[in-house]
Amino acid sequence: MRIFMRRRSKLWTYLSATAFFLGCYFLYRNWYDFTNWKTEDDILSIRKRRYLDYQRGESSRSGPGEYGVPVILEGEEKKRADGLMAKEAFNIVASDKIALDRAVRDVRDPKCKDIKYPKVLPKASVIIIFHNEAWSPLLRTVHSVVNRSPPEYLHEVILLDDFSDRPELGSKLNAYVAETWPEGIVKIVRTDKRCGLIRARIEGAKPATGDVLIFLDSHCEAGPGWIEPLLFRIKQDRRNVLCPIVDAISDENLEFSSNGGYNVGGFTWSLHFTWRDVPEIDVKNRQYTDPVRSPTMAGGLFAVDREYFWEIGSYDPGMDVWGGENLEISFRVWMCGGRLEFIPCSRVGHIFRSSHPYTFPGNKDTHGINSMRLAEVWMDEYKRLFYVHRKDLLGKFPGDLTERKALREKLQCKSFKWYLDNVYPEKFVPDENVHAWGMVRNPSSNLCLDTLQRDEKIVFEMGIFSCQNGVSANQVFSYSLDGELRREEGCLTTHGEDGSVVKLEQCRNNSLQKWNHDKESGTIKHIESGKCLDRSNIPSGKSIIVKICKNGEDSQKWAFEHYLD
Ligand code: UD2
Ligand code: MN
Repeated sequence: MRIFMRRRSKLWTYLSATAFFLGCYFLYRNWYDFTNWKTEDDILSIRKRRYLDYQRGESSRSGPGEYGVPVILEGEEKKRADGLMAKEAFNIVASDKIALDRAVRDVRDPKCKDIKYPKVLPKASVIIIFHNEAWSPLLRTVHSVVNRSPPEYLHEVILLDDFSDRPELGSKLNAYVAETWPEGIVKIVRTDKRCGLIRARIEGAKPATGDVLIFLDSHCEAGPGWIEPLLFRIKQDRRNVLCPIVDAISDENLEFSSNGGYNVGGFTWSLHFTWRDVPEIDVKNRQYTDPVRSPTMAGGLFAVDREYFWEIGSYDPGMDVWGGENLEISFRVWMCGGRLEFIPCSRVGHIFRSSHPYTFPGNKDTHGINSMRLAEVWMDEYKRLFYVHRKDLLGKFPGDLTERKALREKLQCKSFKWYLDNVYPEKFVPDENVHAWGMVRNPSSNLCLDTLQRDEKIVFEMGIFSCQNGVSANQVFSYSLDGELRREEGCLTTHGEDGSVVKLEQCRNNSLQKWNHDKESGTIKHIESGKCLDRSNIPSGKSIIVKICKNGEDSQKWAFEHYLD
């Protein structure tokens, strides 16, 4: 018995000694963590201190580009910048001279500063996706977000690297982030193949755990007070999807402008995004600071409730590289019960670049195919108007659409006609509610009105060209119920001097743009001046004119391709 007891106490000594040594080893290995251990509250207070320090220092900064002023380069530097313009698509030399955490002017309307938001707001995961973004604009985006978002509302920043191969975006970026934000608020996630921006956003959203997702391009600067109004509007209704006003940061000199005007989004039937004036009806009875509804978003900058984002089908993962997803999510949000708004008190700068500083693998027309996918899933019979511009895509295979169509079914989304009637009633539909549309042919010469492929965003002289029998979008015109002879946005305009050329100008519903077409005689008469559209001896490829009307003259006869009445 005693022997047994002695053995047992020996065992005890042996076990406690082992435990002691294990304990010491454990302490030794984790000493750093023990001594630096912090509660969430500790971390928040460190972040708050840093946030307040930044705010305090913001009014006394000096250096190039501070407060958003332009950086003007000269001599060698300018030469170097010009040389790099083709590769980077913006002035990287100027950008590199500016502090990564520069101050910007507060360009908000003064009334925005008086708005008091509730103390408790949903927390945001800000997702910044990038593929081979230059170092300084990328980090300036992150600094602006961290420095201008009160820490209690910023849950995390997720940097989603879409398989970049610029060397500095690897371990150097990891080290910079770890050193600058040691508490781990900024996280880096990398894809293992090039995803394109649409799938990259999905990948960035997957690990996010904040209440709200805010997506940003990787060359943005968040302005003062940018985040509260977005979060507040989502708190009011989780189905609100919200865009800040986007101010241009100059690609030439990095000036942070305040030109993020009071606009909303539209689209063209070729499925490009356009900016448009806020319609009259939405201007009335509202304060400047109120949210303003918008038919579409530009794409890069928006806030959405995290769960709602997944509920309404995040993005179409069948879309490649760039383009189309902005209209897809816009139509989908509205048609499936949500609401899209611009928030005038939230301002974010963005460098608008005139080309893409990255490759399109396989040189694919991703905007075309992506747009085809969205037209096929969301636009019902109105997809015909997309194909007027993209005849080349007719019959092409856009990839499998089964899941996206099933999504629309599952969510019981409304029709595209409902969207046009209720969300975007100002949108001109070229072949509906018009007297006539299609080619406008002068039968004796077989010449047709033709834009001659000129840029329709600027005023130009309207031409004529041999008729293309319905295959050219440049020859599609409408004779509207308001008496305009028009394209999607532009109207045939003249002061009516005898022999003067007719121009295509932005439709303004004024008397210079009103015409009367008589189907029987074929004349197209400018009502105010009484002159007639006349092709005279004008050859194909030149501009069309108006002349004194001569009854029955062949050069003044015109026939539309389709008449609706
Ligand atoms: C606009 C949008 C953009 C997107 C696009 C349509 C704004 C301000 N920008 O074009 O967000 O909606 O229209 O598709 O509304 N990127 C990747 N992987 C790629 C390609 C790009 O991660 O394969 C990143 C890129 O680094 C950038 C973002 O996607 O951060 C948007 O690309 P962009 O800046 O070239 O697009 P942008 O502003 O011309
Ligand atoms: Mn961009």
